[in-house]
Amino acid sequence: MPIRTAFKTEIEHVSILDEHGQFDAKLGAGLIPDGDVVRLYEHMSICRHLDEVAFKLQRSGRMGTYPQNMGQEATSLGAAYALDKTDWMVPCYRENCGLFWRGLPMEYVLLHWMGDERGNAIPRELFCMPLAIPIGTQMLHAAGLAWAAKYRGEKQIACTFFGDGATSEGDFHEAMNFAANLDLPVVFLCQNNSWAISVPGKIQCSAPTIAQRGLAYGMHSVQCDGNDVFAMVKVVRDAAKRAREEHRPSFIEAVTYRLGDHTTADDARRYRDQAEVELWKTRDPLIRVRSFLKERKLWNDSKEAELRERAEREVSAAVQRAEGIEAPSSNDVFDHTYATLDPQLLTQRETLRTNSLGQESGRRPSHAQSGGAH
Ligand SMILES: Cc1ncc(C[n+]2csc(CCOP(=O)(O)OP(=O)(O)O)c2C)c(N)n1
Ligand SMILES: [Mg+2]
Repeated sequence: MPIRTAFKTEIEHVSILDEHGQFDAKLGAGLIPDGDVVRLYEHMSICRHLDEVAFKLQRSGRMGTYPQNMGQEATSLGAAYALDKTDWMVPCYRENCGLFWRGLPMEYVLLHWMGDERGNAIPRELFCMPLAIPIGTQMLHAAGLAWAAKYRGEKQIACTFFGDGATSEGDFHEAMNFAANLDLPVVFLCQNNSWAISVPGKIQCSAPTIAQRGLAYGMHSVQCDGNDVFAMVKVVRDAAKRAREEHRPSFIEAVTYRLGDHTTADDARRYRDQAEVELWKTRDPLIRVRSFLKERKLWNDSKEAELRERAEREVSAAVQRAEGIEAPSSNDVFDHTYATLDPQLLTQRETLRTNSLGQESGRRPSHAQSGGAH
């Protein structure tokens, strides 16, 4: 028998507004109304300012470790813009811009990195999951949320965000396999920023594209310029339509770059070449949208100056709200861990600040009541 080709495919790369200001008028026509491009640019700028302030808060001991989002703003923002307000956003930790667009007040992110769990108590009506720090876990949650929506016959879909490094985790592959085989409405959005802390992309994945990982599970996969908010809107809109109408998951590899260190606990100069960083600075998602707007007379220097002031005002108000929150209660550990407290836990809660933790006089611990040995 002659050898035949069992399967052949290609991975498309989508770019609409590139770093040289080239705009694909055909792909970009009607994609985002001008007024919204202005709002998206303003949003990215405010988010960038928050990143600068958060860095200083960490350095001055007012906040714990913080991962800067700088350079990756367009990726989650384009996605949030393309999704419906009731679609689940299931993030990792570099999606501030998209989460803020959805409506998450900035202080939630600050509180999270200040180690305050109230930063994770995201209002239900925002349909955002808390930031996921354990790498790769959130894709399974997204598959579960999408499964639940499908089971209930709702039109809601889930979009989950993760890095290139996360695609080497077992949980990622289980989520992909599950979503593909059960026809779940999930958008898997990989933010390939070339690095997983100090591990370079080329030893993370030996295939030429990460998008191929999606193809292996039989789902539609595409690569796009993750620093191009137009391309992001297009690919996420397509994937969301596929999820909503066909219940099929999609994989998107958004090629981007983190301009900062991995986190404030890292010094990227120890492992990456400054020339690489300088090259990516020219591909900054903010610069190209600002030039796009200026060329169309939708932006000018005085608007830029006003925006700078607005960013300072809004970020400093968010910092004040985060730092001004009342001290957390020591009861939180009980109240937010259990739906109902059994008598033993109730006693522990009541006696937490006493010398006889769990053994308040007048009330015997429940295991003693049930005859348990001391
Ligand atoms: C399960 C797990 N293993 C290891 C870590 C430590 N860790 C934190 S971030 C990171 C790299 C993640 O890289 P990537 O997925 O590419 O995301 P990026 O930070 O580049 O956005 C690692 C290994 C972790 N948080 N969770
Ligand atoms: Mg990465």
